[in-house]
Parts: sequence; C-alpha cells; structure tokens
Amino acid sequence: MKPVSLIQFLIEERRAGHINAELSLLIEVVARACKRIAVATSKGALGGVLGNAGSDNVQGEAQKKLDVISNEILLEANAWGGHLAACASEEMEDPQPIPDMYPKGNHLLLFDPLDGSSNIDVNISVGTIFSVLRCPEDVVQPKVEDFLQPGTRQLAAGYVVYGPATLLVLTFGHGTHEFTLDREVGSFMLSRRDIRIPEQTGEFAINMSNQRHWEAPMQRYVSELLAGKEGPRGKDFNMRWVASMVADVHRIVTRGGVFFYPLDAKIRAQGGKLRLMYEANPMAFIVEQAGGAATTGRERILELQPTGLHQRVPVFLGSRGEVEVATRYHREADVAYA
Ligand code: P6P
Repeated sequence: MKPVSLIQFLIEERRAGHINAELSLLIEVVARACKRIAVATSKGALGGVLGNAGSDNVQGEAQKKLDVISNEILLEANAWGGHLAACASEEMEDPQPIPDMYPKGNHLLLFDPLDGSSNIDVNISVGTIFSVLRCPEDVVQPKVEDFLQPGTRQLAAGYVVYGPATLLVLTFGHGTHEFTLDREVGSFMLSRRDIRIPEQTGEFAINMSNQRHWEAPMQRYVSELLAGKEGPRGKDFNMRWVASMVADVHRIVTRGGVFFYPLDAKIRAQGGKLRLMYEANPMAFIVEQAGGAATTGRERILELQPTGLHQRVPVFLGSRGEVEVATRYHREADVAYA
C-alpha cells in the first residue's frame, strides 16, 4: 500500500469534514516546528543546549535551555500563518497573542514545548504535547478565560516523542493515529491508523517513591498489583516509570498499560503534579480516542471545567479496565469516609 504522508492524511481529514483548512495548516505548522525541536534535542552536548537556562518557569521549575528554545521555535513558527489567535505554554505565565502585524485565526494553541526535559541531560526520550481549542467568537485579544474550556472542546490534540524515532501521535476526535518521521525525506509518514489501547493490561506506571504520601485507595490499588498472582488480582504486574509523560503515555498507546500521577500529601496544595490544559487534557483526548480512559481518580479529565491556565490535576490514564478499577477504589473510599 502506498505510504500516506501527514499532508495527505490532513487532506483526507478535510475531505471527510473532520477538520477545516485553518486547522489543517495549524497541524502542519506544529509538526514542522517539532521537526526543528527534534534537530535541536538530537545535538546533545554538541549543540551547547544541555543544562539549565538559568531561569525558572511559571511553575517555579528550573528551565532547561531546550525548554526555552523549544518554546521559541513553536511561538515563531505559529506567529505569521493566520491560523491562530493566541498561544499558551507551560513556559509562559500568560497567553501570547499573535503579533498585530500578522492576521489572526480562529484557534488557540496550548503546549508543553518539551515535556520531561529533566531527562534531556541523561539522553532519555522527551516530547512536545499540544492541544487546540476554538477561539471564542468575536474575541480578538484572547485572555486567560478564553482558554479555560473543558477538554471535551478540544478540536485536536497530539504529542511528538523525540526518541530513537521521532513520532507524532494525533487525534481530531476521529481516532488516534501515529506518524513516523522519515528523516531522509523530512516527512511524517502514517505508521498506525486508528490505534486501539488494549482494555486490560499487566503493566503500570507510577513513581513508587511517593508511595508513603498516597491516599488510602491508591495505596490499596498499588499494593494489590504488587501482590501479583497470589494477591486479589490473581496475576502478576510489571512496572515502568520513565518520568517523561510523553514516553510513558506513548508506551501505553503502543502496547497498553496504565499511568498514574495521583494526588499525594506533598502536592495536595497544588492539586496534583501534571497540568490540565496542556498535559492531562491532550493526553486524555488521545487516549480516549484510542479506546482508553482518563480520570483524576474521581472524575473524567475531559469534563473538568478549568479554573486556571496552569492548573494541576491528578492523572489516571490508559487501559480502560485498570483506570476503572483504580477510579472505583477512590470513589468507594470517598463514600466510605463521606
Ligand atoms: P516525577 C516531567 O517533569 C513530568 O512533568 C512528566 O513528564 C512526568 O510524567 C512527571 O513530571 C515525572 O514526575 O515526580 O516522577 O519526577
């Protein structure tokens, strides 16, 4: 079968009425920017871009040089095309409007330009996560509140994982699809159409070092997994934790599994570790479109009404069967202690 490029796929999606020309252009621009990020991250020490930038982001986290570079690449690529009204990024406190010298479009783009960047200096896969919303009618200078739309309103979501291969995983709400970067040609080529995440799994991902801080239902759920065949689950489980959400989620999208970043006593005040608008929502959209599930342990992530651009939430996502068990345990505990 003739290989399908991202451009051809986007034309197919336009003909199917799933996307319009402006959204198609937006995805092309983001994909092209991510190819530049892939080049920057692949230089390693030779590029003089490892290590910290000497600044902190809005989360108070030390920014890596590549965080700043990746953010700039995405902003610059998206400024002039006329497909966006504004961008929001993990690396910027406030939304960045499209400069007045350029035409404005009807979309809002949110992104974590380089998720997992603490792994860069040790050469472990990192990635870009992005989410696309519609700009509210008649809004020319979008403000924070114009971005605060539930995840069910996303028009598109995707991530690019910079690993041994550079892969783009994308959804418009009509399935989840994977594209592999053909470096010789410079094109993303469709490598998996309509991905399905297995409903059951024997593999979980969580940072076990936080175990003593977890809520009781999380303690119960994970201890049952660790009890294996002899325990109440009656089977052994394997564990993985890359500490790069894009890499962990891509493994789950590829072979199934379940990912947890639960509330714990250390981060309760912040509401969680991962950010709703440009990490949890796009990943939840991608995973649900592949037949998986995504909750906070209590609610469906995509239905949350955001209260802040950098709001954090607990994240349970992946194989539907395991997300449902862990979520049930949390809901039962809430009722028991209500
Ligand atoms: P921890 C990376 O910093 C990140 O935001 C996600 O990519 C990743 O899943 C998580 O934090 C790792 O957190 O606490 O294990 O370092």
